Amino acid sequence: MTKALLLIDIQNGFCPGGNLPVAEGDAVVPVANRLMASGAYDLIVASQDWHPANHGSFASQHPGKKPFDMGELSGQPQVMWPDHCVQETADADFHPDLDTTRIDFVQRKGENPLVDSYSAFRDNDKAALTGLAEWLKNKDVTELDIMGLATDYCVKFSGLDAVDMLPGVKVRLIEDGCRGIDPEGVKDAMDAMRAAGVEIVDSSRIGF
Ligand code: VGL
Ligand code: ZN
Repeated sequence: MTKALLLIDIQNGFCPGGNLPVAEGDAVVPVANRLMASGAYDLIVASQDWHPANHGSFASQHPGKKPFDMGELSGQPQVMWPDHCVQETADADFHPDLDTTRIDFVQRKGENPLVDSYSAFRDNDKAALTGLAEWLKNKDVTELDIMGLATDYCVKFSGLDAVDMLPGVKVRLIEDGCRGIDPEGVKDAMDAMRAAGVEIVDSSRIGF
């Protein structure tokens, strides 16, 4: 049995004060730190949203669009985001209180300006893989727990892809270790993950 914890996008950009802040996004940091220190996991992996300054998901790249308008990217409907998590900026750094010394592997994503990548496993058009699934398979991971930001975007699509791309791996979502952008979206995300076979758990059950 090899257990891995996947921390999704616990970056300044998604925390209060960031460019795409999620309400209470920073509240997931102590949950992540406790779980990493608990001894419950063999491996800790973190994803990092890592966009070039001209990323096509940014409203700034689409004349006439404002942040949170709908637009199109890679032939799919796309939320037009505020510029966020630009490579080599503080907005893209992990939250300063996150104990990054315990992270074994960082998977960056969203580097191709022509397509967004909510999932830590592959781009939204499902064409290019990030390599995370291969990395976890090479480590013979059998159980994957997921938490982080934002529940209704990157956590959701990472959870769904984990089930799809890691057959035989038990995938769980740590609900209190997640925060979302839109309450309706969070509800839909939880339903979609549950329907796909993701077990929803609370961190209080882990590592004691
Ligand atoms: C995310 C929107 C855009 C996320 C990333 O981490 O959930 N959301 N980029
Ligand atoms: Zn992004």
